[in-house]
Amino acid sequence: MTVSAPEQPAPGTRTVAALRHLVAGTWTDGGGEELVDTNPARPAEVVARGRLAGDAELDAAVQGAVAAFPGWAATPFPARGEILTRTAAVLDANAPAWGEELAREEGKTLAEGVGEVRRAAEIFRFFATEGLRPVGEIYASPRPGEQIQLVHRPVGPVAVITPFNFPIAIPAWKIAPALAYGNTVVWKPATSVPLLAMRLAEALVEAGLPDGVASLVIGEGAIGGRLVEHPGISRVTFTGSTEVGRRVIERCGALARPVQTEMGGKNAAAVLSDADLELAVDQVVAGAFRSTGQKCTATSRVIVTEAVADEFVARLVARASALTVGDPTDASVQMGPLVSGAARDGVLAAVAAAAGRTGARLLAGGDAYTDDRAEGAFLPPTVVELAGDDELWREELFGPVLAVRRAATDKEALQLVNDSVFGLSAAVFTDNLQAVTTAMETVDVGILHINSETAGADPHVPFGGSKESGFGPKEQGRAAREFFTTTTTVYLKASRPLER
Ligand code: UN1
Repeated sequence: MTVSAPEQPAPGTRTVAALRHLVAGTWTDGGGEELVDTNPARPAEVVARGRLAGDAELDAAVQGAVAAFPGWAATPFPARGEILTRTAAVLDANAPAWGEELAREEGKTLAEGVGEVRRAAEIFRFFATEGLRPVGEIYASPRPGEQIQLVHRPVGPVAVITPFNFPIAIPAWKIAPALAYGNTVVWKPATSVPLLAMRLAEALVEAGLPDGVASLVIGEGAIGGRLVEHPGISRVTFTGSTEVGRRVIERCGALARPVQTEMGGKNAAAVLSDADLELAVDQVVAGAFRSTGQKCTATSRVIVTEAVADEFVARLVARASALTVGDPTDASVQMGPLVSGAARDGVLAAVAAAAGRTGARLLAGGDAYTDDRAEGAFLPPTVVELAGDDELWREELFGPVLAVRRAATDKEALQLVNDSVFGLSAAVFTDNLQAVTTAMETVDVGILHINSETAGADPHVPFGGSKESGFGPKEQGRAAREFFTTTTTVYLKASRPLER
């Protein structure tokens, strides 16, 4: 059923938003099950409500993307860029209100929520200017009178599948480049963050995006699976768990459909013997506990060289334990809840199991709250020291949990950074040039930070991991062009020389 556009809240008000899908330019109620979007800090509080998308919405969205593609692909770069610039302006104007909604539906702090909406705006602004940069390459020809041009062309309707943890920034860094390069989009976000998805879709509509160029269908995994395999889709970009990412890769492989996945991480910070310990503690705490540890780039392992280990670990535990945990919309709170009670329970069980194993020492957190936070999906910042290899060392938990190990030497500390099947990001705390150059040459990650936390991503530089953290081309910056365009190599020659 077609309905009116979503209503805007005034900042600070706590209304229950009505969820809508954007299907081929029309705001639509879904034909699926009821979807109740709750606040993980207070699960009884409903943030938004509506119905999931059904097959009919999905099919109509893909048809809309197929129909809109030729017109959008033929729209000049600057005209497409103008719409992206306007989208950024709408995002900036709504950052206070939408950032608060983000904190309420996902659980990250208000400052992080508002910051994330602004970051989405920044991403749109970057890709808005893509038409001002070179759009192809020219090669020398071995034959006289000929040149060889590499022309980048849009790929068609792209399926965008996004996770809960950055409800607006991750969609922005997939949708903005997809649109900038002339593709159309059908987007399925995580069902735990439908409100922010709807807000980004609203921003695109308000900016004047033509009907069908981007559609939003909020649905569970089955809708995601159908979207990935839909005959109208030409490529799939996914960020989420390793398990689901592999299924997406498998399905795309069977169809020979290009796919890009951004998956798990178990990112290490190595604190070497000469490290500025105050800086290292600051950055490790930020990397581990911002967004309640729910970032694929979060710091979840710390390796500290024995010479400074006692002092570093003591300071780390003191700082982690002093973080204020509570309602993320309270400006004094430093860490909010996890995304759901189920997520909290899974992390708690993994920590309890690890703490019970030989050689492990629980240094901070580890227990659920029994005070007025017991109802919410809260967990305290948790630090566990391990004597050696352990599940807690290997498996991504996606929560506020740091595993610490000691290394005899700086060299061993750097080697332990690579002791993971994942390779998204790493941090090394040192001013020792030999250690830095060794890290740059040997640490197998997509993103390496020297003296800063493992998380963070600027819109103009490549983002993505190595090993099992990612599959396919990198995202963001000019790297995005590899996935969101296809190239044609053109051999260009006049039929005969100019005669007069
Ligand atoms: C960041 O580190 O600020 O899912 C962004 C994730 C990543 C994004 C990280 N794709 O956490």
